[in-house]
This record gives sequence, C-alpha cells and structure tokens, in this order.
Amino acid sequence: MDDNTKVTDHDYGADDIQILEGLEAVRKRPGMYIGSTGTSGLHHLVYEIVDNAIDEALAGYCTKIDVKILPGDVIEVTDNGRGIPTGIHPKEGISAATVVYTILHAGGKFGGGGYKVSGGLHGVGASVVNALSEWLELEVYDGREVHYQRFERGHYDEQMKVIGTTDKTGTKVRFKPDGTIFHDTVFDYDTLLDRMREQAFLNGGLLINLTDSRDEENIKGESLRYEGGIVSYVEWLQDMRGAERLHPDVIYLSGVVDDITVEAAFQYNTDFNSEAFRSFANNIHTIDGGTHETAFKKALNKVVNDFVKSYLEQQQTQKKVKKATKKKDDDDKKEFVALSGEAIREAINAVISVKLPECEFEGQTKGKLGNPEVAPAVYKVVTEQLTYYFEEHPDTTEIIVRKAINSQAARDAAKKAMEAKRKSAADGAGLPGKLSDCYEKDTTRTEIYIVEGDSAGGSAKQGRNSAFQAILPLWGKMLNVEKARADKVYNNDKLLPVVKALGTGIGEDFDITKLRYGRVVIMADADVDGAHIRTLLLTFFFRFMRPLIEEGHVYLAQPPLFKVSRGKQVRYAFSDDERDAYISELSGDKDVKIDVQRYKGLGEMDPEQLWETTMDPERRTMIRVGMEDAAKADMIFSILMGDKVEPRREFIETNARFVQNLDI
Ligand code: 28G
Repeated sequence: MDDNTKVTDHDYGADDIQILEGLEAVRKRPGMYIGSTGTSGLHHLVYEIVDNAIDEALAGYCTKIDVKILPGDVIEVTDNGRGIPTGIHPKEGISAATVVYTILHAGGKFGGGGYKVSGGLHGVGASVVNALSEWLELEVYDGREVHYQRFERGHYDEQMKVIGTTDKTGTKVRFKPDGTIFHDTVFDYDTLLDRMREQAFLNGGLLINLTDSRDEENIKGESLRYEGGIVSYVEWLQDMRGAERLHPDVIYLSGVVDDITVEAAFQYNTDFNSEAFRSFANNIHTIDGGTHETAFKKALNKVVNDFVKSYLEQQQTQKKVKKATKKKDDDDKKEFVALSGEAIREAINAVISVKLPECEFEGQTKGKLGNPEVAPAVYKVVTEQLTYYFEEHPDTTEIIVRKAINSQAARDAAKKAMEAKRKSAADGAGLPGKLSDCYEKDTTRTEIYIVEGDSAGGSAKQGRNSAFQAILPLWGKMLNVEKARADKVYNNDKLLPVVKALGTGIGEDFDITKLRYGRVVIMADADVDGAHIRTLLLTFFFRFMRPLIEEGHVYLAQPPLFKVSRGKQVRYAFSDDERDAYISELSGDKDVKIDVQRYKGLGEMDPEQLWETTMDPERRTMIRVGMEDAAKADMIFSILMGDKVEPRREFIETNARFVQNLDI
C-alpha cells in the first residue's frame, strides 16, 4: 500500500494547495474538519463534495449535479463539468485527481485557518471526505476516457487507471461514510433536500437532482432548478410562511464592487412584527448575519428615510405656497424624525447573497460574516439601486413607505402606553404579581422558569430552590405576535409579565445588561398545548429579544414522560425506548409487577418529583436554544398560524416529524 498519509512538509508548487498534514490527522480529529461526528458532520460530507461540483458550476462549466442516496446509505454525486484533471502532477508524480483526494489542503473549516473560497479552489474538502469514508470511488470523464480509482479510509492500492471510453465530461464520486467514525451513518432525506434546494436557489439556473433509492418500494426524488435565483428564493419563503404579499413584485438589487458580488432580493408581506433575513457569503448560510446584513439594513434605512424626508419637504413647500397668501404658518415647521429600522423592516422577507475572494467567519459557531470590506460594497449597491427602483416604481414605493410610517406610529403608540403603564403606581414599575422571585441577584446563578398553567406553577414554586430559581406561571392562550400590531404586543397581559420579570425591555429598548436571570427556562408540557406555548414564547423572544437567544440565555426544560417503578425503586424515562429499558431493568429475570405512569402534564408531578427530574441542576437535562432552533420555531409558527391553509398542509406533510407535537 502506498504510504500516502504521512505528513509531508514540502510544497509542490501550486499556491492554492498547501500540504499541512496527512489524512490520519483528519481521522484523529474529525471535528476539526467537519464540525462533529454526529448527524451534522455526516451530512457535511455530502456538502463538501457537492460544493466542489458547485464550484465547477460557478466556474461556468457545470450545469447539472445529481445527488443520490443509494441503498446502504452510500452517496453518489455526479456533475457534468470538465472533470477533475487526471494528468500526472509534476511534483507528486501521481494523478492530479489523486492529489486532490489524498492530500489535506489548507483551510480546516472548523479549526481556525482560512475558509474555503467558493469559485476557484476546487477540491478542498475532498480529501477529508475520503479520509472519513470506509471506501470511496472516483470516476472522471474527460470526453475520451473514464478514469477510475478506489480508496479505503483514504488509502489506495492502485493508481488511477482507465476503465473505459466516453464522450462525456464530468466527475462522479461514490462513498460510504466510515461507521467507526460516525455515531450514526443514516442520511436524512429532508436535511439533504433543504440544503440542495438552498444551493439551487443561490446558484440560479443550476439543476440539482436529488434521489433517495434506499427503499426500493418508495423511491423519492426532487428536481431543483430556479431560473429566478434568489428572487425565486424569496417567493418560496413567502409561500412557505403562507404570507400575503404587500406588493406584487420581489425587489431585486445586484452589483459588483471591487471583487465583491452583491445580490439582495426582498418583499414585504402583511404581517406585523416579523422580519426575516437569510444571508449568505460564498453560498454559505450566515445564520448570525454579519457585515453584509448590517450594511443592507443601514442602506434600506437610508433610502426609505431619504424618500420620506424629501416627500415631506415637498409637501410642506407646496402647502407654504398655498398658505403664504392667507396667514403665517408656524405649525408646519415640524422637525423630520427618522423612522426606526424596526419600523422600516416590519414584515420584510429578504435574502442577501455576497460572493468575495475570501470570507472570514466570526462568533462561537462561525455563523457571522466578519469581512469589513463587504459593508461599503453592499451599502453602495443597495442605496444606489434601491433609490433607482423607488424612482421607477412609485406604486410599490408608496405601499412600502406607508407601511413603514404606520408601523412607526404603532410603535410610538405602544411606547407611550408602556411608559404610562410604567408610571402608574397600581400596575407597578416593579415585578409582576405572579412572579415568585429568588433571593440571589447574581445572574451567573439565577434562573427563571416560565411555566405553563396553574397547577404546574404551584408544583414548581414548591419544588424549586428559592435561592436562585424564580417561577413565573403563565395562563391560557398566548397572543399571536405575528398578527398583532406592535402596540398590542407591548401591552399584552400574557407577555407583559414576562417582559417585566426579565427586566430587559423589548424591541429597540432591549438592554441585555438589565437581564435579571442568567437562564430563562421554558417549562411546558410535552403535549400539544405545551408545544404551542413553547413555539409562541420562542417566536416572541426571537422577534423582540433576539440577543437573549443569540447569547444563549434561553433553555427548554425537559420533564420526563414516564415514571417506572417497582416498589421503592423509581426510574424516570424521557422516551419510549428509555421506558422499555427501565421496565426490563427493574423486572430483572423475575415476573414482577412494574408500575408505569405516563405524565400527561407537569401538573401531575408532585413538587419533589419535579425538582428531582427537571429542576435540580445536578440531575436535570435542559436544551439550550440556538438561533437555528428559534428561527425554525419562527418559521413553523408563521406557517401554522398563517391564514393560508395550503402551504400549511404542504409543510406539515413534508415536516411531520418536526411538527408532530403542534396543534393543527
Ligand atoms: C461529482 C462530485 C464532485 C470537480 C473539477 C474540475 C476541475 C478541477 C474539479 O480542478 C484542480 C486546482 C486549482 C486549477 C479545473 C478541470 C480546471 C480545468 C478543473 C467535483 C486546477 C482541480 N479542468 N470538477 N477540480 N485545480 N467536480 N464534483 O469535484 O487550479 S472538482
């Protein structure tokens, strides 16, 4: 066997390929290269290979990519590009394609260093996939011959060889992920579908076919091609949300500044309090936004405010001309107060995509674009093109501007009402009456449990450790924040206690330094109503207290579903499997009576049980809510609450797994 996995320290010429270390390094620390060895890492293998095919499309040579999930969870990706070069690499003395698949190239995605640059640097990541595959087969079609090579865990016995003739060009890769590396090697069709669809939108016109033939009785597939690119993406997102459009056309802005390509597409709908941004840098989803998103918002602000300002000035001069003959007008000298960004963005649905020579990603999960040079590029393109759009489309412009002004009025009214409430002694500037507060003040210790329902609230209050755990019970159905105007949300009697208890204020006034509890825990039943409350609260936090989620303060409590007992021996189970395991554990080999109690709600647990299973920091498990979860809740929420029935049904059919707990 060739010893092609040794760490090599020489440079073989090409600037863009650096040999850092051998494939064994990848197998030793897979997380450095693919993030994790869980399901997410597993799916990353596919993305790495497909990305290479997309790079070939960006280079202008590939129009079609086939992605297949084959029986045994083998993945096959085929493109119709030029085919990876197979000629002998001058320094290595082996095929260039072999080099691409066996030598670790610069840019560990998750372990510092640079990131892959889409459009130009083919093959980065291919060696990582190879190293983490039980086996991988590579075929290259160069218009004359079919070249073939097989690898096992990155190693090969034979060099690349010709196995046939062809008149086609392209690359085909087949691989089976290594079961000794990944906890679970089963691919999820919907996860791959989401990703392929996203890439098809971002690379308008490119055809991506996805098929899943693992179950021969039920072969699934989808053909994805969107000529409209990100304009189609916005339309699709609006449909998914069941949104009613505020204006007919999606607005599309694009341009190139220096080496940076900027594209933005957006449309408003008739909802309240919803703004949805999806941004990408080099086709990579930036879940936490970054310089491109910030610059877009700033530019939108500027163009809308400039428009409103000059419109008002125009009106005033017209009035002055009329009134000049009658009397002096001093009441018309109103100072122009700029509309807030939130008001301007209310109900916007936007997709932003930038492409640049080299991306820098920031933040804990590397989900935020950091490149400062992107900001002026986006700002320039959006201000110039949107100003032009406004001039060309007065009808749409009027609709958008009117909406922004109305939204600002609602927000001002809400603020006033809030201030009035704060001042009135009866309502109290203080804490909500239903809150059972804790004694400590140190937010590294304090927690608040937001609990659904009366009896559960009672149990939680008795079961808690009152030194650092506060309890806030909530009653009844919550307000649907999407269909309600800002002033209603601010004054809602269900949400107001939450806002008051947390102490941070909301929306533009949100101030994280005022947060009274380091952990905000949502504790709801594992049933339909519980799921409803959970989704509503997450949506509320996502829209009005976003930093709370971004900075990792929000948690979901995980109460057990079953109590399994044999006399004094008690076990709590959080799933059916766990319940069955405990039943057999407790019964041993004897045929004894095992008592299984199913908890229908938190209220059925006594305070002691609730503490032991769900609230005691030593024993409980909690889920920390990430931006991705919250964004998903926000999306699900929109669909389930939206007034259009069709997208809702379609969404539920395709995402049944995800929404099974929700009331529909
Ligand atoms: C099917 C699954 C994944 C690919 C290509 C095409 C070329 C290429 C790939 O070149 C070496 C390094 C940088 C240029 C490039 C072919 C130029 C001319 C290619 C893929 C040479 C890699 N002819 N198609 N790599 N580069 N498809 N699909 O991986 O300097 S990778």
